[in-house]
Amino acid sequence: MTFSLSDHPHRRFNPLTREWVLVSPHRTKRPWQGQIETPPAETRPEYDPECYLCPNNVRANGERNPNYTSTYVFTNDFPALLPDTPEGGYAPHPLLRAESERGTARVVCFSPRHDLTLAEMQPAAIRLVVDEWCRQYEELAAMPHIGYVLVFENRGAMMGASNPHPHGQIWASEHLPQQILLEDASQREYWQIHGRSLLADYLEVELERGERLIHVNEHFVVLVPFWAVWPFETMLISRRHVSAMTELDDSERDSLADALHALTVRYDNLFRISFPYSAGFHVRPTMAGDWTHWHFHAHFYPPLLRSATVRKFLVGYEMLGTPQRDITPEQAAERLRSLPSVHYKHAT
Ligand code: H2U
Ligand code: ZN
Repeated sequence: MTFSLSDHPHRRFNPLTREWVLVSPHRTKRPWQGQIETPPAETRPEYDPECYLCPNNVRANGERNPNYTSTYVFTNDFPALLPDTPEGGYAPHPLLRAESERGTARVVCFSPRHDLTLAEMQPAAIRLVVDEWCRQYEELAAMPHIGYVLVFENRGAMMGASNPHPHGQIWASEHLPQQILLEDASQREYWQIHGRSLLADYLEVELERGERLIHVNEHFVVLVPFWAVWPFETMLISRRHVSAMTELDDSERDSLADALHALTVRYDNLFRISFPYSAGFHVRPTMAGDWTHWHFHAHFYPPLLRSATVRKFLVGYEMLGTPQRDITPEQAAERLRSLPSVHYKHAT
């Protein structure tokens, strides 16, 4: 018997974080007796008088939103980071170590329409969100003591999003966040050894092999990474080696909007629901330094496994040992790729 990725248990290496994932393809044949529920029917009004993100409504802190017509950004009323935190450290013992962390947090409304999601917005409208993210990145990078700007979205109640109104968040911090530290070290080392970006080389391999691709346009590639942990985890990678979203030119930004549209539509079509996920953009830090090795990309981490309600939990062996998956990244890519590119709500 010869070893095969589609039949035999194996582990795969994530070169970005240098972590392993256990893949158990033989288990997709086992019977399932887990929890199954029917999701509540989803109908939302275009405007919800109770929503704290809708135009003209009053937020939790008493402020009133303007009558905005495309995107709208405000400082989070309950920010995890504050700009005026006193600088300082705490280290009474080498094993007890803390540092103050300065920063800020913002909320980005993608649309005045309460009933939309990225998946249901047209690429032209998503393009306006891309431009807003770029403006925010530049503005926050120019603030004192900001070392990193992380643009992300928690979509759906399953991911803990507090409100269905289409929105994302931006947290800007003094230090590099944990995942960025990991990806920075690996991309830097690869750049030093090969003189090329790790993800540029990875893209070349994936474009050649094709088996994990979901959507390819002029400037972006959407794929299931070889080392994906979540069943339908994906990455969106720019074909040109740029280090931040702000370096994308006009047509690349259009391509990014198209790629976001293509991916989120397929996600919704997978189980015919508004698909939950956490997603975010990984870009070069804003603190002084040499960051040329950074290659702009996005990660999408959706929790769902086999239906609208059956989700994957990272528990047991995965918490205490190594993350594990059953359906292979190739199978996941095949399923996502073969879904219609038109949203099920818009299909006639
Ligand atoms: P999530 O849906 O990902 O939880 O993001 C919503 C954010 O909006 C959340 O961080 C903030 C919460 O603190 N928020 C306000 O800033 N003002 C409000 O009136 C309610 C919620
Ligand atoms: Zn709303």
